[in-house]
Amino acid sequence: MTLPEALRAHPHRRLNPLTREWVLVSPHRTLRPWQGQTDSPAIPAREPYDPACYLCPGNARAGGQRNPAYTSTFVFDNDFPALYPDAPPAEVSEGGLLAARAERGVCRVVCFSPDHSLTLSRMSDEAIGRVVDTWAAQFAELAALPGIGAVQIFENRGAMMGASNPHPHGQIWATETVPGELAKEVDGQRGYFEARGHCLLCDYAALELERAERLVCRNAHFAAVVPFWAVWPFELLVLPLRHTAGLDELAAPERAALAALLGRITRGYDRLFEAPFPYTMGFHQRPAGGAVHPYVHLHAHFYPPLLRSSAVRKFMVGFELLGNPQRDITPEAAAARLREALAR
Ligand code: H2U
Ligand code: ZN
Repeated sequence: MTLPEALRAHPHRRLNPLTREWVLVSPHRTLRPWQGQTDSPAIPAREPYDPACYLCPGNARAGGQRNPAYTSTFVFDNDFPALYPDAPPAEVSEGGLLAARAERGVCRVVCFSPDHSLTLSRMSDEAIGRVVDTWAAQFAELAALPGIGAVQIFENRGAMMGASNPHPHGQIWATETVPGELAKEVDGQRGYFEARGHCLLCDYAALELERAERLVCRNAHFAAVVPFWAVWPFELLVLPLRHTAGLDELAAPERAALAALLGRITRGYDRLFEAPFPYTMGFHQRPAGGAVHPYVHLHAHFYPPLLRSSAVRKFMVGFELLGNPQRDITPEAAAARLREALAR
């Protein structure tokens, strides 16, 4: 089945089977003239060491501690954590109207490289591989802690996405409960598995590899697609081709393949508007604890806000806040533009 012309050209809704939420697609709106403005600041050069950066090796952090002279990745407990392990237990529940419960957790910061001037897109595949290895080890360690329900690994890139510092880094929040987005996706995957006896994302990866229309890049072990239900203009879903539920389940060649694909994706993103491409990216993995999740398929989401230049971003406002998300450029058209940018 290819997409009927009536859908290609006219308003329609698409279902996200992971979250069971809908997105409104309005492809006719992109027929208005494309300005293609590239009023973008060139990718700024930075020095490899910034004496004022709280993430550079050897420097003091805002919390008073000093970073070691690290040479690869470096992980530390966030000095301003959103969660901590010893929050006092407490709970209220009043008539279904006032409900609150203490939440414990661990927040960490992961420096991807000692080099202040780099970004994932400018790191070698080997160096990105060390970041993947660090993420996998952190996931295994934090998921094994008593009282941890889920581990969320993510990167906010660019000031537009709230990154507080250009030094290449990401964050990890390990929470007592399974947070909302992961909980929705686990439910969606469980429902599909119970109804059909297959893993949703195994089936989806096979479908997208066959159709090729939304496929942006792939290698022996991973593929990146603009999902059929993408909300953000150049959103990507990164999928392992073998059923795995966590980064710690990946074999060494699979981790290397993930690193290589992350490098290609982030370089392609930077080429799209010839400027640093902001995004939030992160991994959804199996919840922590002993439960078996045969239907949870490891994946990464890239949620980038830019729409048509480095200066024009998509806003989640109006109908999107009050109704549901909406997009103009179709996922198929976005995938074609990303394939072109990756090949440039
Ligand atoms: P973001 O750029 O995504 O905000 O991540 C930076 C994190 O680093 C942020 O969570 C922490 C902030 O709390 N941080 C420290 O832990 N120590 C510092 O000295 C400054 C920033
Ligand atoms: Zn730095």
